[in-house]
Amino acid sequence: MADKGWELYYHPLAGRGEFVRLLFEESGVPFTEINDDMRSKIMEGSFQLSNTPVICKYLGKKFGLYPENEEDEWHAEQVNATVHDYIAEGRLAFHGRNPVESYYTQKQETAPYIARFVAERLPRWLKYFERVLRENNGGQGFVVGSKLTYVDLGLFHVLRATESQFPEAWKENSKNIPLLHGFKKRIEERPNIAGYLKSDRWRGFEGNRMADDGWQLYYWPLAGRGEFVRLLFEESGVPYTEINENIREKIIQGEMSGYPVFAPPLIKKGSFQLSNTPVICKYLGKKFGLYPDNEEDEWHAEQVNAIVHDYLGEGCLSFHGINPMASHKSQKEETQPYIKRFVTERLPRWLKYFERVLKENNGGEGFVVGNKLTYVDLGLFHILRTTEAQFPEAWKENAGNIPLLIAFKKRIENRPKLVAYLKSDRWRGFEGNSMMGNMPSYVTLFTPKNNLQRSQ
Ligand SMILES: N[C@@H](CCC(=O)N[C@@H](CS)C(=O)NCC(=O)O)C(=O)O
Repeated sequence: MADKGWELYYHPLAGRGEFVRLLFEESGVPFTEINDDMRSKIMEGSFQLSNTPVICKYLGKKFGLYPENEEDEWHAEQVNATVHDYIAEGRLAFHGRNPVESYYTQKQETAPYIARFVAERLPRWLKYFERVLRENNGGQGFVVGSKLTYVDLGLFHVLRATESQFPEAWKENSKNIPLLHGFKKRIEERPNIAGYLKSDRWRGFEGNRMADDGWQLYYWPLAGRGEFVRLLFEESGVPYTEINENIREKIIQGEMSGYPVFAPPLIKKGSFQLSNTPVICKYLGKKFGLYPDNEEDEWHAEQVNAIVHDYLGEGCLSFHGINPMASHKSQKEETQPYIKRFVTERLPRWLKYFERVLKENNGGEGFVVGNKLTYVDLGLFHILRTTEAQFPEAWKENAGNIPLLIAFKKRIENRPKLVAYLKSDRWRGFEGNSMMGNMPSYVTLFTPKNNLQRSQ
């Protein structure tokens, strides 16, 4: 049996995984990253280990990045634990209301926690690490002893995360931490570390929580097309943050830099950004392992994905038949015949088509293509839900023609991660119009001055 070597299971972002990556990189030990399994751990053969400070100590010992005497061993362990306490406290400041909820949905409430962390706690931690460093060889070398150990790499990472997350505070505190500055520079210049940080294996710090440059979803604060994207993140367990503010300025008015975006949704990770929903879905499907296993299935999935999005586009437009950029409310009366025609003539045709698609694979008992869930299943799932929510009568009337779709919807709905998502407050509900869901009244998508109102 081929030895798979070391594997690191972590989210596809810097975060706590970075402590572990630095150990592999500095030691030149090859490792494989598995980013679609979200249980953070390392594995070698059947051995697995989790909890970052413990992993660091373990790998330090394995890779010779370990103190040489017992007292140093314990001091390294003390500092290692304190380094991880610091990152955990900093991260929690961003999630003061709920540690497992996105920072962006608690941004306002947590602003005072973050401010307190930066003003009161961060300087205290930094001064403490400065004292630790001074204690050994006047701060000219390493945390303990006279060679690099795992704890140096941990300290190095939190210094970098601090500078990147709080550049102002970093500057303000600089005069108190000259030794830490020198230390950070020394580690940064080590050939393996310098090589790593220049490579595309280094994922960047952009983000929040002192932890990540994870995925960001830019979209209006409603279900809409963003929902296709959310389902992919949620089913894969990949963390993402939503940016719902200033979408008009950033995207519609084109203030956002990077690869040009015509309309939201947009996903962004580091400097890479991608828009147009069916394309995003295919991309994330591929990234997260929700992708067909053979070429024919690949193309069929792409076909159905495109048709799913055509359907939503056509349904949505029937609510905006007079002016696609004006609110449905402003053209409610005139569009009634368009909506009616869509419901009586088009919707049954689309649904029957999707029923045929499903039947084509395994008699409709499984997925759209192949034997496993792919991105196109989630897309189909979403438009079935939005059809039922927007047109409950038509859904009932058509039910007799789409038994496979109804069973399919139920199967997907029962997937544990989706059950949890649809119960959480991340799920924004469907109430509203245009097959898009509700627009909170405080948001105006298009400025009155452009005469392009789209809020409901
Ligand atoms: N084909 C595009 C359509 C995007 C789109 O129409 N986005 C809507 C929100 S769901 C929007 O805000 N459009 C603004 C515009 O078209 O100017 C996609 O699937 O991403």
